Amino acid sequence: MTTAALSQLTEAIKSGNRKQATALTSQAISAGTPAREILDAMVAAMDEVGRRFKCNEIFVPEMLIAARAMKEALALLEPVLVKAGIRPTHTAVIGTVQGDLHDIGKNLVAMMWKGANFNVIDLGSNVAPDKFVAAAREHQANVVGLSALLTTTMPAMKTTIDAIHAAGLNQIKVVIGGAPITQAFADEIGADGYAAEAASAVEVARKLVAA
Ligand code: B1M
Repeated sequence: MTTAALSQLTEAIKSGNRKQATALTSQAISAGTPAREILDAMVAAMDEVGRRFKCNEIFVPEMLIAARAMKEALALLEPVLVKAGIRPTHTAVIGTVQGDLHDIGKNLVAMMWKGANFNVIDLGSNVAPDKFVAAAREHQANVVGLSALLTTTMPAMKTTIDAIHAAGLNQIKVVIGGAPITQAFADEIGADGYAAEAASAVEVARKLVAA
């Protein structure tokens, strides 16, 4: 498949055109395009979506639509990636902390991390600290992402970080975020990273796993 066709795939995902994104992915696979090149074209799309979201050039709906196109296209590519021995190099466990049912922002972060080729284990919302610990251990997570939208559930972030450390999983990097969360709070409770929105969550996680 030509570079121009792969650029079209990037564009299709960026604009959230699922039909075109899946058709172009199928064509690329049939044409024998290396899986890595197809994946790179997809990840480039989500990087650009993240950049636009950060600059307020696009908003949550556009981001969700792009992430859905990415998800469908990636599902087609997944068996090819597995066959080629290409796997996500890093695993992230994510959830909304105990007592908190808000999951829209957390879902966006999960989608962006998937778009950045992380293996994402999404535990959902209202997740107890021991559940985070068990999942992080089971999946050998490199990153744990905690989301909270309520001032009353912010303390559950500290409890979760304490549980992760108490379990001896000190190598795992914890990223936190959510509307009431600040860098100062992240520093106070011993989180490794803070992201104000989903696009920055990709940058923060990438930096932490590379460190
Ligand atoms: Co609730 N709620 N809610 N709510 N809710 C808020 C958060 C609130 C600010 C509304 C208000 O009063 N103005 C307020 C909290 C006040 C406070 O704590 N200071 C509030 C309240 C009080 C409540 C209840 C207590 C109401 C009640 O029952 N009396 C109750 C609590 C239930 C519970 O959780 N135990 C409740 C319930 C609900 C619904 C279930 C109805 C629903 C949630 C549905 C769902 O998520 N499935 C809901 C909603 C929708 C909201 C608002 C309106 C929208 C939240 C949202 O989805 N925003 C919200 C008001 C508001 O924010 N305007 C509100 C869109 C989303 C994309 O943004 O989640 O901020 P956000 O995520 C961003 C960033 O924060 C960041 O990236 C995302 C994308 O950029 N981010 C991360 C998020 N997680 C991250 C993790 C990271 C990094 C970045 O790393 C891991």
